[in-house]
Amino acid sequence: MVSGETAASVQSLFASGTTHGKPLGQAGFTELLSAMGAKREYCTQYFKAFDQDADGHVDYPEFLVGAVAMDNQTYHGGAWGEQRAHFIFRTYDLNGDGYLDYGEMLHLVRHLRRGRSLPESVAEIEAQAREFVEEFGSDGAISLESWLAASAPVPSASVSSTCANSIVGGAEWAAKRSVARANSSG
Ligand SMILES: [Ca+2]
Ligand SMILES: [Ca+2]
Repeated sequence: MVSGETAASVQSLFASGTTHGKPLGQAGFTELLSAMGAKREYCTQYFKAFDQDADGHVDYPEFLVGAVAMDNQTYHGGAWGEQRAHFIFRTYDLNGDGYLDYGEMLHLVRHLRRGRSLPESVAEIEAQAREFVEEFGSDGAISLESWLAASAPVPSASVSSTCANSIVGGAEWAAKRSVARANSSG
């Protein structure tokens, strides 16, 4: 799935932020990610998204998955594409209830539009968020299952790719790091 070279470069990143390979706590994680160009104000959410088992630490396997998921060069289909869709879901599920509701979609849409340099007027953001929730959700919220289905099949235009680009300042991240590359055979 991930080449040896990629794994090695992610591993050295991880090692640069931790001591003796110990899992990262929130503070160390925030330092590492902001040094990599992520916005500090988003690091709490990134931490939640990386910390898959929610034990309060990001260990190396979690870091590897998160790093690949944040990389906008990650292949959009297949297992890594799905990891990324999971990652975005966890990032924007602010209250952690397992659904993306309208209020959470507002954040996602704002970041999506920012990432694409589209106007960020409140009216447009609200309209688009409402559209997403109506199209992919039921009872006003999008489940993980629907989200994965919505994110999966359409490569360049997919919701997940645009969101991933915007949440990390995408291109920047990829250009600077080339952290990870999914095997294009999925
Ligand atoms: Ca963990
Ligand atoms: Ca939620």
